[in-house]
Amino acid sequence: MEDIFKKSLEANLEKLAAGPNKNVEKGINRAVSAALLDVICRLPTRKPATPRAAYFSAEFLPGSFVMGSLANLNLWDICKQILTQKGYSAECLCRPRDPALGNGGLGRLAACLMDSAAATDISLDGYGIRYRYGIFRQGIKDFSQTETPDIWQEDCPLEKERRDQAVVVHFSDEDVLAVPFDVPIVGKNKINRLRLWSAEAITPIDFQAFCDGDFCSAFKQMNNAEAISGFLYPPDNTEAGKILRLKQQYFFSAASLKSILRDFEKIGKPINLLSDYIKIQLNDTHPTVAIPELLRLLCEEYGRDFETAFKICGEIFSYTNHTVMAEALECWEEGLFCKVLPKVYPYIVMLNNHLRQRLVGTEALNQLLIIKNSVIHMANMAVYVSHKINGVAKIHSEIIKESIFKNFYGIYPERFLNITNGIAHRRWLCLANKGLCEFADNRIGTEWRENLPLLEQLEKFNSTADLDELAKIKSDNKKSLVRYLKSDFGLSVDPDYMFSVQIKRIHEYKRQLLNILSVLGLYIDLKNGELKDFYPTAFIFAGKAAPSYYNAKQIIRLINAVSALIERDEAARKYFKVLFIPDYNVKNAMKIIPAADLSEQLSTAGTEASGTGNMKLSLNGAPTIGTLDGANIEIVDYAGQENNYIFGAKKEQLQKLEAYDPMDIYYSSDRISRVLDLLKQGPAGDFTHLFNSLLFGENADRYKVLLDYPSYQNARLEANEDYKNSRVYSQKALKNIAAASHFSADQTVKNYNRKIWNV
Ligand code: 26Q
Repeated sequence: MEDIFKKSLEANLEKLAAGPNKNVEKGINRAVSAALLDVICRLPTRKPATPRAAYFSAEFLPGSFVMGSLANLNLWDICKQILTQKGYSAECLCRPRDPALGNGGLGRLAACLMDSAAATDISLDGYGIRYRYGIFRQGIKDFSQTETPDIWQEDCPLEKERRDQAVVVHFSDEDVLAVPFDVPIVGKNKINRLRLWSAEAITPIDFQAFCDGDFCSAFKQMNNAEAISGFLYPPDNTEAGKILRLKQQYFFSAASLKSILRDFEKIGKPINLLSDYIKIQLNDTHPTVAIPELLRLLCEEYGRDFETAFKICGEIFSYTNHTVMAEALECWEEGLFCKVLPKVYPYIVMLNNHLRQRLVGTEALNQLLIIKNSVIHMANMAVYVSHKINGVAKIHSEIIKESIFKNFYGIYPERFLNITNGIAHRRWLCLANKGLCEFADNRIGTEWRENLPLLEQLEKFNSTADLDELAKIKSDNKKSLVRYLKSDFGLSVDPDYMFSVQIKRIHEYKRQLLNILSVLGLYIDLKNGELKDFYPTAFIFAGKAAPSYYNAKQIIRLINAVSALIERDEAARKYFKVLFIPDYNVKNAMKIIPAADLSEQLSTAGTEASGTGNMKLSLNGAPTIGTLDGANIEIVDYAGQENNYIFGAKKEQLQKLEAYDPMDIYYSSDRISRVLDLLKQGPAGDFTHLFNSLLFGENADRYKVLLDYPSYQNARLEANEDYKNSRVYSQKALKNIAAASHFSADQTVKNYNRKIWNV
């Protein structure tokens, strides 16, 4: 494989050098893609009769497809080597914009699982939407977030339009053409497929209107249809009922089912056997409308009775929940749903009646209903029909059983299970952190690249020479991040500072506010001469706020304002640096994560379903400062409490906490009131809104920032103290690297297959 790739790439690069030298970056991407395709066409092709699993997801956040394929096939090093030899930079491969068709964790998990399925030989296809605009590009102006459209579609050589396999999707007001764009997701013995649908009008224009010169009406239909795959919804929308989003969900769910059924028909088996050939994983409730749609198809197109169709659907569907926040569970107003999807709606009513009949007499029947007070509860439908329902970390899987799905759990306990998230280590370690990979290769060989659990053996390589080498690798990665920040963003930071890193969506529950308030606290201590021997630290932030999420945007503004405050103050500058890196995305993450000294995972206990950034940072040797929440708990179980910095109230303590009044804390703690008072017309500017949200109203300090502040500050000082001793700290880093061997997405996707799909 390596030989074929090598020869092909060299030949392609020669052609590139000989041709007109217009756009070298594009040329290199084309050359590498072509070489990859040469390898891919020799891999075993897809067999129609093979049972498969399908991952239905409204979001995929894959990063560069070229890099992903290189990582999966283990061709990255050789590719880099050839490019360098020929005088090109491998950096070019990160240049075309990432297809950023996701908001955060859920979309990135989908991409990691796809990569790992191909690598571990599991037949898994992805189905989603080819949004014209992915998540917005973030900029910072006057301390605040700006949003501009993400235009990414121009150049993606691995992607293939399959107009011949287009299908029609019917809505009450229009028929829309769904055109699939396929990307091969490859492993050494496998080609899986990511199929993303793009919407088009079937009759592109009203020709008569066009002839009459009424161009607006002539193109209206075209615009309407194309809007369906126009843009990605940000998760800022808690009130139900955005028609376009419902249309998006149905659009890709219905198109994907049609495509699957078409493939199934080719093998000529009776429809009753459908579930032997296909299992569908619903990535959260976003594609749940696929359930009534498949019921409808089985009844209306294949002539099955409802009971049979219901049974088939139960064998096919399973559902992953990614959030415990009740307000994030998707609901649709019955009238609206019926208006947009009148043919699908009756099947939801039938499901609801079916549930009512089957569970009649159940005490909490009302909680279980799919339709309540004219509102359709998609999660209840997903749970009622699916044969398996999973959470994404141990604590999260327990929480859903005792909270949102408590009553279902009482009736169907055997359906519920945990599958802890994992990460594609070939991307997050092999591509992102060459130094650390070589450190591992030189000690335990290279087999861990295919089998991450082997990385655990690294733990015993903790001589002083080993630890010093580890520290050197981290320091080199930091220098390389510093260069990147300078060249691409004009930001400067001293690589000798400790890098404390919080990178994720900006959300109140993730508590970036706790982090930045604590920086203000340290600043006050310094000014008062109360901060002793603090090791200079760069507090690095990155992440996007949903455009309509006011408090999250104020938090970004506060971070940047504190950054400027420190910058103006010569004494403070010697100890602190606050850095907000704009436009967090897969590419930036791959530069930031290997350079992190400390991983900030601050969510209020019980709120973060799992987290996956926490795993990436741990695998790259950053101990966690965090709460006992999500997968932090499992990280610390493997790596040891003593190698991480755990603080804050536990979930059980928070549950017992009655009548929390942040005002009591404000009045009883000078440290805290001093910090909070800075938010009101302080030197950083006016942040009264954040101040008020912490102290006043029914939901005052909903996420218990003030409650956890003191223990966070202590944990922070402890980490800072430990960091002064490089070997002590590197030893902790090493434990974390070895322990993160448990979080491979290879393992995760194998668990899905073993416990749910069996394909
Ligand atoms: C809902 C309704 C309307 C519009 C948008 C949405 C919406 C969109 C995206 C709701 C939720 C999301 C994304 C959720 C998400 O990313 N969850 C994260 O999933 C990760 C993978 O399991 C976990 O690690 C994180 O803990 C979890 O927050």
